[in-house]
Amino acid sequence: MKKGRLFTLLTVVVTLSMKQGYTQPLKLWYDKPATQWIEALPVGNGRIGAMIFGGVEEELLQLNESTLYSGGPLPKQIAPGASKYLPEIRKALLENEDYGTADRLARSMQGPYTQSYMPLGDLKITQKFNSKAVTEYYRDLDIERAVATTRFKAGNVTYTREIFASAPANIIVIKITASRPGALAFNVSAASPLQSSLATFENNELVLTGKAPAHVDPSYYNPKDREHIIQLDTSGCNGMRFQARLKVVTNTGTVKQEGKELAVKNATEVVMYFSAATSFNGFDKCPDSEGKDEKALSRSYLAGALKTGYKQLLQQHLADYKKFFDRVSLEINDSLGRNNPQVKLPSDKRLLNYSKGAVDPFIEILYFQYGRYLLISCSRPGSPPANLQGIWNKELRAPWSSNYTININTQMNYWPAEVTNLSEMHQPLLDFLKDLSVTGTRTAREFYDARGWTANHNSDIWALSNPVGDFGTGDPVWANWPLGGAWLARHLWEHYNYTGDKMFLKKTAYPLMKGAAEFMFDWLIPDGSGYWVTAPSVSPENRFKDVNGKSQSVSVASTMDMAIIWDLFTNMAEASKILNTDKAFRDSVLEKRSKLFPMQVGKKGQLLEWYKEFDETDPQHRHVSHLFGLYPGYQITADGTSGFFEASKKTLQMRGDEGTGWSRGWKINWWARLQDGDHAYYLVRQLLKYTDNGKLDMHKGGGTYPNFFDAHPPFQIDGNFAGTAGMAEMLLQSHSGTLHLLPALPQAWAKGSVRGLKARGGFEVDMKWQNGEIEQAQIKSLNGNECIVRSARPLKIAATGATSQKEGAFYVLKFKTKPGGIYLLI
Ligand code: FUC
Repeated sequence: MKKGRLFTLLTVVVTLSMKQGYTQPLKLWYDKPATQWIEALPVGNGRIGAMIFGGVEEELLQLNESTLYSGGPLPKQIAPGASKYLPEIRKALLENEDYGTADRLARSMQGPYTQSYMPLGDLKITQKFNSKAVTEYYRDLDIERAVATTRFKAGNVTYTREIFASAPANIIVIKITASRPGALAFNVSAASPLQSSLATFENNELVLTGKAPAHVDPSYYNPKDREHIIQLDTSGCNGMRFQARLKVVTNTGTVKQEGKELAVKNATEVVMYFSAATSFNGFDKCPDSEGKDEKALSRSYLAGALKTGYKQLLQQHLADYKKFFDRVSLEINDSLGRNNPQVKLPSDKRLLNYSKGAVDPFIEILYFQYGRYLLISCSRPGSPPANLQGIWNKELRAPWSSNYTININTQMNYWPAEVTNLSEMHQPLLDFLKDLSVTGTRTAREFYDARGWTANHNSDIWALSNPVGDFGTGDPVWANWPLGGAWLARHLWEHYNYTGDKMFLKKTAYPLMKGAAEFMFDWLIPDGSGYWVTAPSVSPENRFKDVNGKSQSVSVASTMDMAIIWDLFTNMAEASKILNTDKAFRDSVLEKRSKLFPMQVGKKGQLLEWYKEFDETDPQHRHVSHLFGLYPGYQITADGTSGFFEASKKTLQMRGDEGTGWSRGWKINWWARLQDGDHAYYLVRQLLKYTDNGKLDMHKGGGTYPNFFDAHPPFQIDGNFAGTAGMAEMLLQSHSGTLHLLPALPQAWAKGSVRGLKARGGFEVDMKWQNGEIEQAQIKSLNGNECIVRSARPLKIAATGATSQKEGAFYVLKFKTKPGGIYLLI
């Protein structure tokens, strides 16, 4: 047999043996309806979303549309003259170490707060039964199909409701059936908490129209004598309009208008189609006077879905969803599998037992895949990026406005995107950066007298980029932090790294990265001893004690500032090399990078957070901003080239394992980079701690709700995404030029397999392991780049016999690849 043939054959066999199939179906299921929002189940298609409660006599779908925000475009000028405070602040800091004055003056460099993400409304389905006896109640969310089902028996009739959100048709479909012909009767109504919403009828369609407020203050901002929700702003731009429509279709029973509701009688099967649209027309257009025709849009989505029909819509939805979801599978220690006693328990009870210590790797797999489900459901090309709650929010004044918090949270939402093979879902964020760079150019000029573009710690659908604080009331520890744009720019670079899309690098990524770098060129100042520093500078969102023991936040060259700039400059130089462009600029970037104020190690061996060894005001603070260089950055690596690896570990030990949901999620990723699988795993279990506490906790509250949403608390979706990314990071790392297989495998995951993870350089990786050791790996090369594999055990290429060589503590295997080539390592 020819060598090529044998290779192909081998490949097929291996591909098959890697596909083991899930030991248990990936479903969240419950034996009772949701009584609170954090028990309801989310569906979404990036544009519209619903939280499904599964009530028997009253089914509630709480609805969202992802563009529905309060407010309108930002004025071209926000705080003219804001930059004039800079020289004074710098003088206070660099000449007098007067942090108090710097803090006071920084407040003069603030603009408005962001606007808020709004709820759209509720759909209520009321069903009355003669007999109150409901049996065999069951509801689930099948994340392999993105379909939610509620089923129960009343009398001797089984009622089933199936709900999915189709991305191709931009529609939510609700199918209700009764097992006995003609036994289905219910009423459906719609309402919205927003202004002037009214339910009317058009061609027997239920129509809900309304308007978002012209302004909403953040929930934490409550000065007296001020309206916190301003409905109309007749002097400026009025709020965004929306329309939602519902069509009820049945071929057996009747559908009639009954007051404000639609009444269905004598039916056996009913399909309801729900569409929604807003007048949002881009970040720079008034959604009222320059808005889109939301009525025509919602009408056209509905008409399209009706034409397609249920059967085809479902098929289309499954094909579309599974195209993304099925790319990755994960199995861990499946020896218990279906025999695990936990299998019989509803997901909330199972999670509770898991938090009490039950061995249940399925819960970890479910959580990992749920993060992927959520990303596919809340971040689709053409829709806005996922916000603090993805797209699911019921509050008029949501926690932190459900906005984009870009000093960690928005970026964290996208950590799993590339590595778990959902590159397309990264697109909304990458597109958003174009908008952000437009307002960010104005912010750079007006607030910082600088070129390029920048963004501070908060943004929204209007691409707000200024320091927030309502012109002077924000705390600089979060408000005055112009590093958000530079951090986000690394997402452009990572997208290129994983996809190898040079066109994207050239046309989209490079110009934006360069703009972010240009800002930093002007933002950095010499410190007088040969280094470039940032001043004013904060370390989000922690404070230090000054020599007098006073709590301060504004100083010079925080470690995070310098690490973000190092990251941007490094990526920027690399990009310009790949594109073979801008040599002079590249040289100056590298020159500047070599003189950035360096990281430092403190007396206890920890990485310093600020430019001096200050004590933290809160030593266990949830933000550990100074570890940016360890993750998501790659300045600090295990190979020790840049040092600070041990110092990072020390810092993390000193900070402790407590935290909010996202803080624990970040810690999983850090411990994975520190190659300590057991510690990372400990934090996985911490993140998955069952809670139903919705009360704000800034310190130790983190956990997982009954519906597997992340608890900050309250709900904040970033922890879900960091959890998924972190588990991937435990299995595969590719940030330092190699594909490191199983770099942080915990003892608890001694046996398992994963299929479809992606690595930088354009590789798709399948792995199988036993007794904590890699058994085999299959690597698909997407772009034909050279592949360097690092592993704890020596590997060889099955087809050629080439073997890995010992390098330090690991074995390294280097080989050339062809585009589309598949390589089996054993
Ligand atoms: C920052 C964090 C909070 C929260 C909020 C959205 O202020 O410190 O914990 O995540 O953003």
